[in-house]
Amino acid sequence: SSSGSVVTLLDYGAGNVRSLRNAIRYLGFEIEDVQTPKDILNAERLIFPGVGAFASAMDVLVKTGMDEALHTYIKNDRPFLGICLGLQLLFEYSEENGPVNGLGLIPGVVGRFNSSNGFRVPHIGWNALQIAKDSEILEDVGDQHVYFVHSYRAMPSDDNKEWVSSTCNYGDDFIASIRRGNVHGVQFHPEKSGGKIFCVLSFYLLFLYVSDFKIHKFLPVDVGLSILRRFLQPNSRGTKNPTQGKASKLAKRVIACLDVRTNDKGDLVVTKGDQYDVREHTKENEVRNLGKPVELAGQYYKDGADEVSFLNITGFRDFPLGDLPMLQVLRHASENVFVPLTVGGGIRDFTDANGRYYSSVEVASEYFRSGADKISIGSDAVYAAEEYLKSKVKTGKSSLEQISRVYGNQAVVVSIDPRRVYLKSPNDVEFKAIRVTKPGPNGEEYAWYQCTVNGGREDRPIGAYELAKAVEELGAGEILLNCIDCDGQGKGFDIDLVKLISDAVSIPVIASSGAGAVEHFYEVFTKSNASAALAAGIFHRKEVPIQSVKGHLLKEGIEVRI
Ligand code: 1PR
Repeated sequence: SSSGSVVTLLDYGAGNVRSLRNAIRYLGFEIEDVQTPKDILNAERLIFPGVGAFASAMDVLVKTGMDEALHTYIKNDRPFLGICLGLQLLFEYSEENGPVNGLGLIPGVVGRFNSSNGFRVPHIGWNALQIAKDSEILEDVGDQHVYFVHSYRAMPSDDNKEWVSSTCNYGDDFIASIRRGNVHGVQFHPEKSGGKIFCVLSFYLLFLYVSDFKIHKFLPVDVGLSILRRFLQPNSRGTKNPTQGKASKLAKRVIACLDVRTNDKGDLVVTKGDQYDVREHTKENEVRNLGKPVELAGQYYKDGADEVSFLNITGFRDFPLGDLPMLQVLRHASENVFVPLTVGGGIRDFTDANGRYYSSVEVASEYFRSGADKISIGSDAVYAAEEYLKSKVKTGKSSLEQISRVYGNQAVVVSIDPRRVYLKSPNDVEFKAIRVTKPGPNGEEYAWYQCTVNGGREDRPIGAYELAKAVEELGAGEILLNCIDCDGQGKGFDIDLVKLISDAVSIPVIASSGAGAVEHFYEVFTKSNASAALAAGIFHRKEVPIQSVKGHLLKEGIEVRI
């Protein structure tokens, strides 16, 4: 039965394809990698997961002659699935660093989202599909959300309507998937669109199982995985998932965060601080241990987390590529977690003890290869922003600029660790100050939010507001906004701060620090323009499960992925 269980993958090595590989293997398929154009022509089923930028992907295809092979393969109506950029490349051309010619198989242009009307770019998160025609592979999706992450998209028109199988609305209606015969393409990421569907095993699957075909798991199959499964096994059947919520627009995301570090015994543990202090207040003063990173990530995925973040909180000290356990954590986590993974801590240039220099892109690449979808930069982004504000020149040399140029800004998060500094008057500092909702200890009515580096250990001469605007210009795709004062306090997010920053930039902002109850998530989503809310302590201590947060938001009429 081997011939039916092999899928050919066109991976030109520009980003995280590990999760797709894991998803394919999870479904019991073997992967053969395309080495030459001939492998494309000989494929039985071909998956093309485009990652990175349009121009560089097209370059590789043209240089290797794979553009022609793809053209022939698709013209001959051979089974094909293009994902994200793998769909975009089928169009005539893209405006990304262009115009740059695509494969020209589908009429239309790939253009940038328009962020002027309040829609943040990149479009990141879980959105709804409007099915336009029988797409076959989307049969099990029903009313559920799927995961998008992109700044460019193609639009439906009279010229391409025979291709369009679904659209999604984000400011405009754009093409979410195409299908013609055996040729499929999706703008979203099936391998990241987790969520449970209880599938009924068809006789076909059973037959394959009996004939010693490897099927990793029988029971719950994820929404996203169901799409892959339908492509890989066109005869397979699933059941429509009975959902509570009906997806209609971009959902607010709930993110579980794991602060990771090595404890005094040398084990990598999930820890959690109070205002960034992660040590127990006992005689031993040990690092708080709240569990094992891979296990907890798996648990949070099952509980419905929309993303999982790992922050290597001593990354500023240790060299991350020397920190193999963290890479191991990612590799293992990405085998079972089919929602996006972010990793942060220590992402910067580095020269190790032997004098070997690693560029920040090399460091990031290692994380992407190990299963990260996004990397998060803390301290190094502060230095880059300070430099940029001083010189007003984009040198292109910072880790932030370099990584976002190679991997796209949707893959680069900047993590901000600000501390509130109260003021009598907003004119007392040269940085943006705001009137605070709750006055300070001496009746101060104003505050500014001072950025820190090295896990809050060092204050810097820049505010969160200035930093956020600068890093947006330098190529950040998203902001993870912590607040040292609120961290671990369980008293709610710093709404003043989240409002300030989410109104200042047009990239998505993740509110973090201080969640203590389900109501706090409702509050931050209704009182600020945060796109996502992140929490740690309440999930680790099992005080508030992720399901309760989602349930509460749903009940209050906030769009979430269920
Ligand atoms: O500077 O690039 O090496 O990155 C270091 C990263 O590690 C940054 O993202 C920084 O925020 C993080 N970090 C450094 N030290 C600490 C610490 O706690 N001592 N953790 C730390 C940041 C904040 C959140 C936390 C939320 C929610 N922790 O990650 O999870 O505050 O917590 P809560 O829900 O329990 O309130 P670089």
